[in-house]
Amino acid sequence: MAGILERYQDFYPFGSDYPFVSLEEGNTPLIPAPAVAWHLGEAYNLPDVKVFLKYEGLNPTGSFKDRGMTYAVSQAKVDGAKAIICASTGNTSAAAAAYGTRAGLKTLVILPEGKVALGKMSQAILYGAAIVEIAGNFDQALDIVRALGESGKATIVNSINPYRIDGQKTGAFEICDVLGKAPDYHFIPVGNAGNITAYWKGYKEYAERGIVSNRPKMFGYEAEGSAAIVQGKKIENPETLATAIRIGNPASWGPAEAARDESGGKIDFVTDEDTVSAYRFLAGREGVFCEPASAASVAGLFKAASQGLVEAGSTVACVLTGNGLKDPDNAIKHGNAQLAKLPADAGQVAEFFEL
Ligand code: AN7
Repeated sequence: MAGILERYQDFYPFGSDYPFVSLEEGNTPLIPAPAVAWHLGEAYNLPDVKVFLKYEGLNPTGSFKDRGMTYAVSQAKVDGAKAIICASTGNTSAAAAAYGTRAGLKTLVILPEGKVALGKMSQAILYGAAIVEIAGNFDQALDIVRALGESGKATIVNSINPYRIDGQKTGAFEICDVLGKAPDYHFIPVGNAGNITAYWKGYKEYAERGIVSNRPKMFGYEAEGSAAIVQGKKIENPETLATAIRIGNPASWGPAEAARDESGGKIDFVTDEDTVSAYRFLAGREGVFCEPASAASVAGLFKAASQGLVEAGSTVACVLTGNGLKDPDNAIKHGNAQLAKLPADAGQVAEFFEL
């Protein structure tokens, strides 16, 4: 199975000798979510909603970023770059480091110190990136990247690089390929707002070519403490437990609003409490392990349902943007398990398990 760029070549201008830098990203499962659907029926009187989880955690570096990075890094190679550079809340840096390494490019990464989940940090380190942790947040890191990128000595691979968005649109193609149509509603976390922009581009292109005849309403969810688009102003000190979307000045702000408005959707916020509750629900009820920021899509679905914005009998896609293994600290902290440490004694173990 080739990567996304080769599979969807018809949607790109590649020549026959294009140097694809791929780790065979994409082709991730669209998992039915019967427990989420059941909850919509029980809690919000919304029967027969068909809910699907686009499980992007099964990409090569464990997040959706690989779809954009395969294109951004391939193109950096075409353009003769020696190095790539990005700011990141973690997942972009992991993807950049992996694809950069594969392309033989030096990868330079700027991270907000103390705010990157352990798994993501471990990836950038093992792939061998050059890493600077700044005493600042993602938005400040991105400002530095923009300044350094101007020198032309390193290619920026944040989503301000248009190839990133153009690769990530393939997530929409895959959802449509499985469903045989676009969903009625598309729920997605919003941080820097690149992915909602990318999915909308993908849905529009499939509809324009007549591959599907409908387009979804786009529902994007920021974290309450980082909800710049919702509040209509930059957030100087964004905060949220969902560190992946701890972003106060989204780079694709305008295009995200266009996706919302053209589709008749909504950009709203979810509280950290709602996000953690959806995170635990997905793992504990569906058996699907995503990272906290990813659960904002499902928390958003529940919020929209409570507001009467979702129709009974409709089809819903929720993007789970990153793998739960990225953030073991939050999994352990908020986990569903009953845990005990006991002597090596069958009786006591049996008692604990109530056997
Ligand atoms: C799991 O890695 O911005 O709205 O630097 O890692 O396209 O930014 C990550 C973002 C959602 C938000 N879910 O997507 C980064 C970074 C996860 C993420 C988002 C991110 P965008």
